[in-house]
Amino acid sequence: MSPRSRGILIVIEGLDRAGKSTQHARLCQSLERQGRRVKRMRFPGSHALTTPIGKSIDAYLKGESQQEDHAIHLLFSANRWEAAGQIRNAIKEGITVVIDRYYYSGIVYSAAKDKADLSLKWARDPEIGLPRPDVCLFLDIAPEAAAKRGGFGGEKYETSSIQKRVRELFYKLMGTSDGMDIRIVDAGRSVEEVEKDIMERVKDAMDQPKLAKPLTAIL
Ligand code: 2DT
Ligand code: MG
Repeated sequence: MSPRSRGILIVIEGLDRAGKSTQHARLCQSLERQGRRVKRMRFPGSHALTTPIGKSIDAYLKGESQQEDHAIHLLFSANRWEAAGQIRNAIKEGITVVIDRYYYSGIVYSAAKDKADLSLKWARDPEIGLPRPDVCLFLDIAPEAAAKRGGFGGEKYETSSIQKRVRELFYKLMGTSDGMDIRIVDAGRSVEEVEKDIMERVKDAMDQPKLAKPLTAIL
């Protein structure tokens, strides 16, 4: 890798219990073993707890506070905007940024709330202008299979009905222009099989001509 080349923006997405955190850790380690500098991030961020917005999101997810559906949506988005500069700077310096959840979760989890009357389009608008991923790996798993993996925790969206709706909306989103950046990975297999698949897709992404150009923005 030439010292001048930029980093790659990689996102891992999926339902709860799809194995995102495990695969995130493994992918970061593999990239580091290849000699790349890697920045690990997640949304809602671990950095998030250090900001007032992040603290509000955390309290909301734990059920400790109530928020109007549109308002919490905008806070999740604001939490990404808080970190947008960090992402762009790292990429410019040649650091590969790997993020566990990004604006795709932002859109579909909010739109999955049936009482909120909140469309995918409305949910997407505040994301326009954020750094656009070079590739997003969508770890796909049936909600029933996900539920078998030790059951869901007590977090806000961890119920079978919401997970089912979230998956439907991920598929709907993949049918739009956002889908161009998304690669579906069957996450119902062993950790090693999924990891191998992810590495192959990341390698393909590294060959894209757009990596010779600066990072773009979500349009
Ligand atoms: P974890 O399961 O990764 O801890 O996420 N969420 C996430 C949203 O509703 N909007 C967002 O913008 C993001 C990034 C998905 C916690 C939950 O937060 C949801 C699950
Ligand atoms: Mg979760």
